[in-house]
Amino acid sequence: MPRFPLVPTTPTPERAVLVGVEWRDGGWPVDHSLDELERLVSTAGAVTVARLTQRLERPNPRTFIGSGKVEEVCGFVQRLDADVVVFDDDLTPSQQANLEAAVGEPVKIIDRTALILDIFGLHARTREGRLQVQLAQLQYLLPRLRGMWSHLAKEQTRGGIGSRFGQGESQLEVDRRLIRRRISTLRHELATIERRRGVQSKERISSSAYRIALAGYTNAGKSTLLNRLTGSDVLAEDKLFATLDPTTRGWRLPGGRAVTITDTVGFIQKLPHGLVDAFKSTLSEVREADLILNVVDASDEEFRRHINAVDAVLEEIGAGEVPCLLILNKIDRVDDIGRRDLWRLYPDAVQFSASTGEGMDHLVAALTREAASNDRLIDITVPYRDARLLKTIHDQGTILVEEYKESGVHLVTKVPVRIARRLKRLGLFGDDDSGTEPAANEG
Ligand SMILES: Nc1nc2c(ncn2[C@@H]2O[C@H](COP(=O)(O)OP(=O)(O)OP(=O)(O)O)[C@@H](O)[C@H]2O)c(=O)[nH]1
Ligand SMILES: [Mg+2]
Repeated sequence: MPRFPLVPTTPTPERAVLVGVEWRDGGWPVDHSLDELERLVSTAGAVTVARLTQRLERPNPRTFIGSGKVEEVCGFVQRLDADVVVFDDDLTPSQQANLEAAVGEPVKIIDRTALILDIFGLHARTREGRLQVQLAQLQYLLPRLRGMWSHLAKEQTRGGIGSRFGQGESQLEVDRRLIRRRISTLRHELATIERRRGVQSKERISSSAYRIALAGYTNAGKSTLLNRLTGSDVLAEDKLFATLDPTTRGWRLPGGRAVTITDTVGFIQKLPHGLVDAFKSTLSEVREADLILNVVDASDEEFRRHINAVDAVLEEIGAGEVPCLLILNKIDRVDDIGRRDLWRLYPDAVQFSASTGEGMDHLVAALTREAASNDRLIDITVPYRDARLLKTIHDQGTILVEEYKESGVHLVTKVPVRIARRLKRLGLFGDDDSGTEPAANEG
């Protein structure tokens, strides 16, 4: 025997058994949902060694799946030497504890929510992102402290999915009362960040560019699209939830109008509610946008379900009213027949490939049209001393007439409705233009 036994330098990936349920009332086909779960598992650094499914009408209150299925799971776990069992649906804390007792230590029982929270924890980069994830993780942990999560949280040395929850907490802190206190501190810190952001966004609104937010299913190609459009270098990978923290890049439409594009966290079916809640302030970028690009992977069999899942989250975060443009991305992977079908189904959508740039002209034209759709035609005279205002109008308006008069610059111009409202507040033009745009009374 060698004196110094060889120690592997990379940790062996955890071995996961997946469990999915085919619900009698339809919904996502269990195979597709498990494909996605498998990708989540691999993003979290584990490997899938088996997939089990069961048809059910409703979950078993004690163990979620039926008792026979539980035995089957135990058999698979033993035979395949699995470390973790991942359920595709949410488990109640007591179901989780019962399953854990049935399968036996040290095998972990995880659900989809825990898995997603774990990945978010791995991918959060900014302070705000980390705080948001920590909040969601602790909220998940709180009702589960009695079961395996308590010792998981204490034994963070064990590693793997779930053990990273509440990272940064010392052993002593893992206690209900302290967790509650930590949750309230986190809320407080996040509220402070949000207030600061509120101030910033007000400043932005008064002089800001046309704001576009990218939303869409995870891995649809949002970051790649941002990179393609703006020539930037945001991380884009074939991983779920590669992007967590919003990134904003400036850009200009061909006419010169200033635009900002914000890349945001991707959505997924069964997105944990606590996570949506925790990310509400980050997602305000989406809520406050002038236009949302719903980016979908048109080459994915399930893309229609993805569109619906994204719409549901947009609704939930209060962005349901923001104008939305559907981008059918990865069109390079769709054949001619598929493309024709897509045209018929989604005549207003833009078929695009962020990888090859195909469809770029259409995308730019659509963005230009959308940006101009809320413009108002105004006729004003801006005093020469208001140089900043003049610059704003030049940056964001389409100028039709410009004359230098004694009292100032006389402009007939199309401007975004936001700027028009601001000019109106400044008393620079009256109601004489009321025929041009009904939005004149807002604000
Ligand atoms: N073939 C093809 N692949 C693409 C296209 N756009 C993106 N991809 C690939 O799809 C994968 C995901 O792209 P991302 O841009 O990271 O997707 P995302 O929507 O930002 O994903 P998350 O941040 O994880 O939510 C990457 O491997 C890209 O290279 C496209 O138009 N065609
Ligand atoms: Mg991304």
